[in-house]
Amino acid sequence: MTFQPIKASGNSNYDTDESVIVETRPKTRKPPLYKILLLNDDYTPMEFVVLILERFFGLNHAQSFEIMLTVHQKGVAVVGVFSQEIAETKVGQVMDFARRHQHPLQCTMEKE
Ligand code: TYC
Repeated sequence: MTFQPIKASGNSNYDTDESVIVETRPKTRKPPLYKILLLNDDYTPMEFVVLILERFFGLNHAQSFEIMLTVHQKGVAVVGVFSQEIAETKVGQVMDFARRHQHPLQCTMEKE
C-alpha cells in the first residue's frame, strides 16, 4: 500500500524543512472491472444469442442483434464491463441458461 504525504499548512514548526508530514492516509484503489466475453460456436441459434443479450445484459433488440453478429463474424465480442461479483453472476446465468436449453454457447470473463 502506498501513502500520500499531506503537507502542513502554515508553518509554525521549528523544523527548517517546509514540508512536514503530519498525517498519512492510505491511497484508495478502485475495484477491478471485468469484461464479459461471448464466444462464437457453430450450433447455438442466432435468435437464442439475441435473447440472452436482451435478457441478461439489458440491451435492446438492435444492440443485441449487432453484438451477436459481431461474435458470429469475429469469433468473440465484449458484451459488457462489470464489477467481479456482477460479472460472475451474469456469466453463471448465461452458462446455466444455455446449458438448460442444450446449446454449447460459451461466456467468460477477464480482468480489464
Ligand atoms: N454462429 C452461430 C450460428 O451461425 C450464431 C452464434 C452467434 C453463436 C454468437 C454463438 O456467441 C454466439 N448459428
